[in-house]
Amino acid sequence: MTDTHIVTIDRHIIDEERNRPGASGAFSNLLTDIALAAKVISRQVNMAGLVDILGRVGHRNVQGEPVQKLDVFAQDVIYRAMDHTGHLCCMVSEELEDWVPIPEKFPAGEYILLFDPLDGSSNIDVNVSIGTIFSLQRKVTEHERGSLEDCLQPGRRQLAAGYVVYGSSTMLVYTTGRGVHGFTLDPSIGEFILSHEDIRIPQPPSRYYSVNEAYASRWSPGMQRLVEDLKRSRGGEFSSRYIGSLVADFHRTLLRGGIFMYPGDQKHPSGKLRLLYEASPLAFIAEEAGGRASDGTGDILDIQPTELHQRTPLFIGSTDLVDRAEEFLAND
Ligand code: AHM
Ligand code: MG
Repeated sequence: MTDTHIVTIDRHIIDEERNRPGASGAFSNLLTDIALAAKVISRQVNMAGLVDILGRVGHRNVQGEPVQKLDVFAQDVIYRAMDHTGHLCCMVSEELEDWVPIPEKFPAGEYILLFDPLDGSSNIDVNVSIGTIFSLQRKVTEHERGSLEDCLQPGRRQLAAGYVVYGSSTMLVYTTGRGVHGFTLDPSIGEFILSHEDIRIPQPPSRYYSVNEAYASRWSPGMQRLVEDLKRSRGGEFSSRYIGSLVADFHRTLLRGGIFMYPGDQKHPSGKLRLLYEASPLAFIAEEAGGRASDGTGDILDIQPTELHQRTPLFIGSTDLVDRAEEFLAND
């Protein structure tokens, strides 16, 4: 007999709440609802390869229902899992132009959910891992159903953040500021089971750097020197990995160490990734796991957002490498 315990995500969330003085239960319910939405999205992502058989986007499936694009489907599932719970006042999503207050027909709560329902969705067709990213903030204004100000809070104030990677297995990784924990979905019983307790980003020697090098000619001199330096480091000990799917690239960085970079360049000075629902939640997770995240000049978590869909350069991973990136970029 092994003495390893089987811990579901629901059990883990409840145990976490028990250790939190003054907790109301709302927060646990929110995380549980996100996990539920993740299971529904996971099921659909796994069916993506059957799209030709089951029906194409814009057509009707065998049940006669219209077939949605997967990112629209994911947006819809998360919204419908969360809108009526009474715990949120508003939501922000990559898929929606504006922030959305919870409809009047439902009670409003104290929290704001910010999310990217299906990041990297251009990778679906080729069976490459994609992901969902989420962040929870607490309302800071008197507005019952939130306001822009409630949505534009620095990442340092996040109460929880997490992601789901739909890969060779589906994993949900989250933090509430008490360590980073990973759960693997057992599809046969429909449960996320604790598989990676208290994840720590490996510190030196980390072997991987991850960046889209095809853009090198558009990089700043500091950025070009940084990558040249990584290539020469420790006698060529580094290896490069780039999936082009943020959640998957981050997940590897979290478990194996190294650095993921999406810098600004001549064409896109702030890079491509969004601060509120991509960089910030992952930065919170990285710091909780003993790593760092920077925009090249300072901590991602200290940036005061000014726009919902604001972009930011991102350097995230093992602390020594993020520090090194900042040193090179400081000379630009
Ligand atoms: P998306 O929000 O349109 O899906 O784009 C985000 C994705 C990230 O997952 C990934 O890190 C990045 O785009 C890759 O971009 P690029 O192809 O420029 O390297
Ligand atoms: Mg995205």
